[in-house]
Amino acid sequence: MSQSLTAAGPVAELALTGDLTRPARLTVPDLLAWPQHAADVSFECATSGVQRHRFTGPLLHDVLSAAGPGFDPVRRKDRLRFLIAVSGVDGHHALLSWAEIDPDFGRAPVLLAVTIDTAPLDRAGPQLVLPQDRCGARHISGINSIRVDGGYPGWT
Ligand SMILES: Nc1nc2c(c(=O)[nH]1)N[C@H]1C(S)=C(S)[C@@H](COP(=O)(O)O)O[C@H]1N2
Ligand SMILES: [Mo]
Repeated sequence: MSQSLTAAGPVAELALTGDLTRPARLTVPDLLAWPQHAADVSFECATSGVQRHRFTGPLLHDVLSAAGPGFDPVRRKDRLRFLIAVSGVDGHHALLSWAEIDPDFGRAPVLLAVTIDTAPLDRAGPQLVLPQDRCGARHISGINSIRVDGGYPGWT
């Protein structure tokens, strides 16, 4: 797990990599620099049933846009080949498409949560929050890597 040491103990770091002009390593406190949104979500887990939580944090789209994804911003079609690969420290991972979270396309209000039920996620790392998901499986906790990829295999 990526960590930096502070007086308060280990702080999780999230690496933003891939087709970005400004790749970055961000802590949960760094994610407070973007406008914060709240989401009250309810999701079902196949093994533990229904869970309800209140999350706060920036929009994933805002954070990734600031990292400079390598598409032409004035050509909307250019964004359609971009994938977002989100990984947790335990290896749980999921793919989103850029279009899914883009305000011009799917407009999913996906958050990179910095708090869960008012508790800060500074040590655990941010959590993906997809208010539109009925199932909990994509609510990846302890995110340590997000890779943006504009070269979908097999496309030219
Ligand atoms: N890092 C990580 N995040 C994860 C998972 C996981 O295995 N690893 N499981 C997912 C699943 S299946 C569900 S339902 C939700 C809630 O799981 P919990 O009950 O273990 O909190 O977290 C999701 N996020
Ligand atoms: Mo689950």
